[in-house]
Amino acid sequence: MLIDDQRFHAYLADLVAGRREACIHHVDALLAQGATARELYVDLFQASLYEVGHRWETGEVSVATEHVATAITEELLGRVFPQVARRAPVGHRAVVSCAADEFHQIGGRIVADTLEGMGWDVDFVGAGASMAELVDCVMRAPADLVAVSVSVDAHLARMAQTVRAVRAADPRVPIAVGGRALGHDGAARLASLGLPGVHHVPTLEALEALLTLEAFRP
Ligand code: B12
Repeated sequence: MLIDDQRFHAYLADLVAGRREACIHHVDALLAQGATARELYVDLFQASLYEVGHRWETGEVSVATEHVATAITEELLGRVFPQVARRAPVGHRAVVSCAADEFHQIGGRIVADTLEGMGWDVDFVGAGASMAELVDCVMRAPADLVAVSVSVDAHLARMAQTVRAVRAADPRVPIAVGGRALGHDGAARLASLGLPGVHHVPTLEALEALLTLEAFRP
């Protein structure tokens, strides 16, 4: 395992201290040693930001520290993406968006980059678009998947509205929702929000598994 405890904590210490160059160095070294994009996304970027979030919640680090760590991570995502082994285009289009009012966009960006790596054509809407703008983007060309990310518990109702707006515009497009707000019983939460038929996809592995299901194939 390339990203062992020691490597992770060395990276985390640099991230929390805002040492951008050192973080770039960790990532370049890991890429040179053969780390996959998935390992970097989940075992380094996701795990370190969850820890930063935990420290922010307990008052150990400031909002400024968390913002700097986020900015460094977004830069690193741009550095990793060109290294992602890309499959030949598969002729499918996905739109990836945050739920309405949701500003957390790193998870969605990782999903978008992962789909691109799988040969999909992806429009990453990210955060800040209105539901009408998202729907416009979905309808611009035939879509085979709409992926929605939701991080904050209080945004679940807005996520449901976002999904309903997409569903009203395109009754057929498969919709996948992920993000930490759904927790581990996401399917039950989606059902309780009145969103039957919407896929809860908690991880990148689950996304790949969903897309390879015979029943799903666009
Ligand atoms: C960075 C950050 C921010 C940044 C986000 C900047 C940006 N450009 O994204 C900013 C400063 C904007 C922010 C704001 C806020 N934040 Co904040 N933030 C975080 C932090 C530290 C990291 C988020 C992140 O990038 N994680 C890393 C990514 C990679 O993980 P991920 O999103 O889970 O995504 C992975 C999977 O879930 C999955 N996935 C995600 N989406 C999808 C979608 C699909 C379709 C699929 C298949 C998979 C998938 O794939 C990803 C890769 O594996 C988290 C801590 C945490 N635990 O996440 C808090 C956290 C999410 N924030 C929190 C809070 C409270 C807020 C604020 C309300 C704070 C405030 N008082 O203003 C605001 C809300 C703003 C808003 N309107 O959304 C809380 C939420 C608590 C809760 N119970 O709801 C957290 C958990 C911090 C904490 N420990 O309390 N935040």
